[in-house]
Amino acid sequence: MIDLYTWSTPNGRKISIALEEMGLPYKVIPINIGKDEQFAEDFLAISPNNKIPAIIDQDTGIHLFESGTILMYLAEKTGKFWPQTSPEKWRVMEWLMWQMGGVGPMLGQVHHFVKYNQGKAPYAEERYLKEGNRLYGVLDKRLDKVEYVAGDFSIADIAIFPWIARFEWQTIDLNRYPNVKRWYLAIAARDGVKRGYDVPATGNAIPMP
Ligand SMILES: N[C@@H](CCC(=O)N[C@@H](CS)C(=O)NCC(=O)O)C(=O)O
Repeated sequence: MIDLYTWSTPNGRKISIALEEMGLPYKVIPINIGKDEQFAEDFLAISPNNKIPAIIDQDTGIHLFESGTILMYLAEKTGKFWPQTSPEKWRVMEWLMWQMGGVGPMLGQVHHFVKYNQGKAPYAEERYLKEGNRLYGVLDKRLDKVEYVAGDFSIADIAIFPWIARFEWQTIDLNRYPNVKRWYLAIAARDGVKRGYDVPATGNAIPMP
């Protein structure tokens, strides 16, 4: 049993989607980041950076924060969605790190400036939208060659998907990125992805382009 500390955000959804797709039993502990619950001492003991997601694996006692690390841990535990042979293993890592270092931080800034604080900082809006569109372009070019970012469906796709699911917040027209749209619709159709998207349960359906 995995204890999942999460909230309904892209980084949280990565882990609930992975747990559903991997068929691992888990218990959801909601951490309402709008109410500063991420600063509670007992949460900081497992997530010292005061961010969701975090897990405790009750089978092993290990606790982890940082969604990329958690995805690798769960993939290694189940042997799913992360091939361990080279070069496939490194192709997955490459695109997972691309998400962690680029897609998450940059699209997070788009949400901050464009969705929540429109008009306050025009230069920041322009800068992060430009970078966001550049990242969509990189993904579209990659998905012109392969079905999923690292070949087969993997933890790299699981990490990227919930960020693309916020395309409306990002004012991105998915029709401008036809390969991303094809990939997005294929992943959105997976049962585990549908279940994992609405965690903690609020009735949130996956946005459709
Ligand atoms: N690099 C971290 C980022 C996690 C993150 O930014 N979590 C956000 C929600 S998506 C959060 O908990 N924010 C609360 C805060 O910053 O206080 C990861 O991938 O796990």
